[in-house]
Amino acid sequence: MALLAALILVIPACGDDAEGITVEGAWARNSPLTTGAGAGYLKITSPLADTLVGITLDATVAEMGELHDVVEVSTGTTIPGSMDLGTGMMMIPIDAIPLPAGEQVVLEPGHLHLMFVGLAGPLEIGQKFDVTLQFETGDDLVVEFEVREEAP
Ligand SMILES: [Cu+2]
Repeated sequence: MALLAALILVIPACGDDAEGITVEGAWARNSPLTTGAGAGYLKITSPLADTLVGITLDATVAEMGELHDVVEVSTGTTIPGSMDLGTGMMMIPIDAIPLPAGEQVVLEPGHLHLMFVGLAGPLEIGQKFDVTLQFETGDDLVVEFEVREEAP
């Protein structure tokens, strides 16, 4: 009976592995509308409230990484550092993406995303590369992105 109790106590301890920030479904695609830039998408869950404040990646993939959002704009609007998508939508660099505690934040086409600026070469379907996510509080997290035509 004592052994059984010990086993039961061990089980919840295994779940503690997931204390840090977790990601899933990381993928990238070449942005067809923007020369020399690619976009990355993923889902991020942080157990504690945190903030994604930036990304870095190897220079063999791109010069730099940015956090982007997509906003609706009226014709003729210019925003520094933005990329016009046509159709009244524009991608703008943002400083941070808030991660509410325990809530999955989804980066997806047409919304929040990662932008790989100054691509060293075209992103080929099947290509994989690492991106380091930087958080306000949590440890840096290296995530492997795969270039795909659509979300996994
Ligand atoms: Cu973008």
